[in-house]
Formats: sequence, structure tokens, C-alpha cells
Amino acid sequence: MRHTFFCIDGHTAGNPVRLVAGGAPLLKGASMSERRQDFLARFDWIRTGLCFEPRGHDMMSGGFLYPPVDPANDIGILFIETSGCLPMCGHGTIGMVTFGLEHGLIQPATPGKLRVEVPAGVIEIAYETQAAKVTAVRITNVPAYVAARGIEIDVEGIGPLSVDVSYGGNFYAIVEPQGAYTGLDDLGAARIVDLSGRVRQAVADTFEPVHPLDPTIRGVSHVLWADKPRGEGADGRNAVFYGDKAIDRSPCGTGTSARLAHLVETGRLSVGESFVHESYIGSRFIGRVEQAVTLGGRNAIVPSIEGSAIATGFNTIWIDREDTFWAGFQV
Ligand code: PYC
Repeated sequence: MRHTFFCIDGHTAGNPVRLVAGGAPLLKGASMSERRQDFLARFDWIRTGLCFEPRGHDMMSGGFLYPPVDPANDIGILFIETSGCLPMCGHGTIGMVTFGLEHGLIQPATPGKLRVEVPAGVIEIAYETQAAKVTAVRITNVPAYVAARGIEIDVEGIGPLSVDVSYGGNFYAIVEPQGAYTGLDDLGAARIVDLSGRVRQAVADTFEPVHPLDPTIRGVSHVLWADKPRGEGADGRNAVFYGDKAIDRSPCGTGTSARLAHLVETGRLSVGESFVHESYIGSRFIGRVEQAVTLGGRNAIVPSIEGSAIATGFNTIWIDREDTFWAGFQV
């Protein structure tokens, strides 16, 4: 049996985005969080088939557009990625909103603005256009907060580290320069990948964060190595590790949100301030701390992230059950 998926492929700040514009499964659920659980239970083969080799690669990421559950909102988004079905993905949202608007798949009730349901909650979008192109997308994200500070781990290959855990739509272990970690360029991509899985496991052995409003969102999935900026006009740089081998080519929208909450919590950033975040390859998002809020009794912030995306082409992909690798593979 052959399944056909009509995709718009592209990238946000260098990280891939595959918008599956045709072929999305019908999902059950009264929220995008419930639809995410239904997708994971019945259709995860679509994620692995489209994201893993041979149709994808270590960094592959994307998702589907759905009608919103609440008619007050414009659309729903379900994210797929090599690492799983994320509660929220910033670079993916910027890409899918851009491609969806440019190809008439998203019809906003108010031009320039969208309300989007994602598994982590409702996010707001403000976008700019020039001719038929979307030139900038700003996401006002779900509340971000620091879940734990000073988790002491000892990681083979780098030694003792003190790590904080922060939420920005996914839970991040944040590693700042200390001890044997002297900066991203000293570490290099291969070592970042090699060490990050061990950092994530060491944190998981000690602490499992659980979102105060949605217990299906739990556990550290990503590692954010923080560093000083490299380029002129930037405030910080990162390498975000996800899945088993990926370093985000973008500055990571949920990672930037988590980092903003972390900088506010540690007194280094205030409400109303911006933070230009560079990715490992030098692409940028502009983060901003929009407001202070509380979440489940904790101090939290509402972060926003601005970036842009480029579509690179249409891609019609078959998943054929007669193909040995129909559900994809990882090495
Ligand atoms: O932009 O939020 C993001 C993201 C998550 C994983 C990769 N990118």
C-alpha cells in the first residue's frame, strides 16, 4: 500500500522545515495536545517515514496544519521531528506559517496576525509581507520558566557540570561555559553531538520536569550549550542538540524562549528587553521578553521570537509498505 504526502520543503534560519500540505491523518482529540497523543499512538510511522533516512535526515523537522479546535483561532499545528512529536517548535512554526501563507493554505481572519493552536497551548503570530512573500514572523510563545537550577552531573568526556533546566515549549538542559566547557568553538560539532546525549541522560537520571498545566509535556528533550556571541550585534550564541545526532541550524525558537526565561530568572535580562540569539551556523532570531506572568504558581515570562523562512520547493513523497525502509531507519 502506497501513501502519498505532498510537502513544501524549506528552511528557517538554515534548519529544515517540511510542511506536509497533503496527506495528514485525521486525528481525534479536543485539543492539539490530545491530537498529539492520538498521532503518537496511531500514526508515528508517518513521522519516522518522513523524518528518518532515507526520506529525511538527522535534522529533519516539520509538521501538519489542522483546522483549529476552537473557532476563535486560525489554525492548529502538529509538529514532527526526528526527536519525536514536539509540544512546540519555533523554527518549525516560522517555516510552516510562512509556507502556508505564501501558498494560500492559511487564510488569516485578520491580515498580519494569526492565533495558532499547538500542543503546548495557543501562540500568537504577527507577520510581515512584501509582494507574495512573508518576510518576517514573530511568535508570541507559550509561557517559559526555569524548572530547576544547579543540577550537578558528571559526564564522561567533559567532567563535572552544573546544569539548569528551563522550559520554552520543550524542556532544555542549559549548559553555560564552566570547567572544561570553554565555548562552542573549542568543543566543535562532533563533540557537542557526542556529549549532549550523555548530558541529557545524566539530567534525566536526576530530575524529570513536568509541565504544571499539561503532564504529557515532561522530561528534558534538548540540550542548549550557551556561549558568548560571535557576530556583531548579537547577544549570545547557542548550539541546541535534539534527537540523537542533530544540532539545530537555527537559533531554536523554543530554546531561545527557554534561554530568555533563564536569563530573566538569573537577573541578566528584564521585561521589554531583546536578545539577539545566534545559531551554531551564525543565523539569528530576535528574542524579546514580552511580560512577566505566573505559571502554576511559578515565576514565568511570555517570550517572543522573530525570524524568517525560505521555501525551497515542492516534494511529493511516497511511503510504500513494500519498501523495506517504509518507516525509515536511523544508524
Ligand atoms: O525551533 O523550537 C525550535 C526547535 C526545536 C527543535 C528544533 N528546533
